[in-house]
Amino acid sequence: MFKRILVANRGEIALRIMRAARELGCETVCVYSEADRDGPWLELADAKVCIGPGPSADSYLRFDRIIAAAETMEADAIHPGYGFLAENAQFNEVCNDCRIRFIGPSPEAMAALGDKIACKRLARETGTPVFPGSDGQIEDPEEAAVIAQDIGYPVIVKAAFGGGGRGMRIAHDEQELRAGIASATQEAVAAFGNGAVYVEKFLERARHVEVQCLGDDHGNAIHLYNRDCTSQRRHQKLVEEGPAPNIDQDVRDRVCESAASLIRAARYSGAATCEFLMDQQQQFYMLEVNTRVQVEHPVTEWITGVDIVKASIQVAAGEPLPVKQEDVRLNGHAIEFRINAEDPDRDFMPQAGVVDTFNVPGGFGIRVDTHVRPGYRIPPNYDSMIAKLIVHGRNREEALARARSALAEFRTGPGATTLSLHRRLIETPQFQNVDMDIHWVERWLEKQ
Ligand code: MV4
Repeated sequence: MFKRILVANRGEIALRIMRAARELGCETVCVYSEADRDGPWLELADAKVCIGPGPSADSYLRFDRIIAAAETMEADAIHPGYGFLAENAQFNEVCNDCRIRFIGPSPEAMAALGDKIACKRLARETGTPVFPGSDGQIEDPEEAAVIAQDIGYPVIVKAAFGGGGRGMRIAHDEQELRAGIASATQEAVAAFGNGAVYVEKFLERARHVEVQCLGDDHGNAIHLYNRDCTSQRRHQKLVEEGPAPNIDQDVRDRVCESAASLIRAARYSGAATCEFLMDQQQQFYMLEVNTRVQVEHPVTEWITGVDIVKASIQVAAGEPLPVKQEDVRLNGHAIEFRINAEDPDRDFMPQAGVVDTFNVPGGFGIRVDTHVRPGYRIPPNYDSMIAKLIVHGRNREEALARARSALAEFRTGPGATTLSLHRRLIETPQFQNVDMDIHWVERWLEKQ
């Protein structure tokens, strides 16, 4: 096991990683920015190192300063958490070169799955369903027009190295396709330094279903069942739940097993999530693979009993997976609500500043992952998520009743948060009856 893990992140995930590290007997070092001087999570660290001013580009994204901190503090591993450097294959390689273990997949596996074209090709080879479309990168618009004619409009143009919805264009005819290829390519060059784009069939009314997977360096790869993350706004997830409700057991088994096969074929070590879109007939298609621990990992932890963050550390240290596929059992239902310091009644305006009220709910089946307490000042520099409320029940109905009670008990102020949105969202027939698609929250918010 590692002696000392450097946590290259902040907030609730920094706390989550340190708790898992301590349980494994590892010491922890936190790097932090000047804006996070008073971060309550730093109190749990055995040591802390300031790596620069507030803006991420000057601190949390600086390879050189993070590596220097790891070397000075003699950390033998770095956990990147999510966001920041978690999916950066270059940073991963720099860690390798400096003989510091990056807690995550090898740079090769990360790069192979991070390239959406390469990932889709591997999925096709392993029998994981993907959308029909171009076999690889679009070399000229004529070629794309022929493919689109063949699969039928609408189609979607996507950047191979895109993310967060950027470098994506929907086309309903050949004219839109040509314009979409040009603008998606431009946007991808500017944002990701690589203009490779591909084309596939566009699915209109879809649910977002994803499969949590774990792999190790001994050739083992398992799935930890699935989650539904359909309730989102502008590519920011709001609510996640697991197992994904209203999916036939045979479909669920197929989607989960195909995700595990893909991870196995990539010789993947660590936590990964395979994202799928699912249509109303429960046909599913792989979108992409996230090569990190995700925000919504607690949903899966609760329904499977597997500590995903601890497992990510164990496999990085060369240990085999802590569980075998046949020992993973589904238990009940869990729902996670992202509590963001944003005002849902004012176009989700960020609410930085001092928190005076922060009363978290508790009790049976309630988990709150947060770094916030009364008196904490939310800096304006980072992601607005200040807490996650996760509820568990024996079934979805019980989890929903528990969510209703816990959301009512949760008090924050003076800034607005997404708590009020969640209280309303769980009362909609769409959420209660799982009559959801990836745009339903946006349509619902417009009518409010
Ligand atoms: C799609 C799609 C429909 N059809 N691909 C959005 C970001 C990236 N992860 C992939 N995305 C989509 N790909 C096909 N062939 C619709 C989306 C999409 C979406 C997917 C998941 C969650 C939210 C979304 C919001 C808008 C569009």
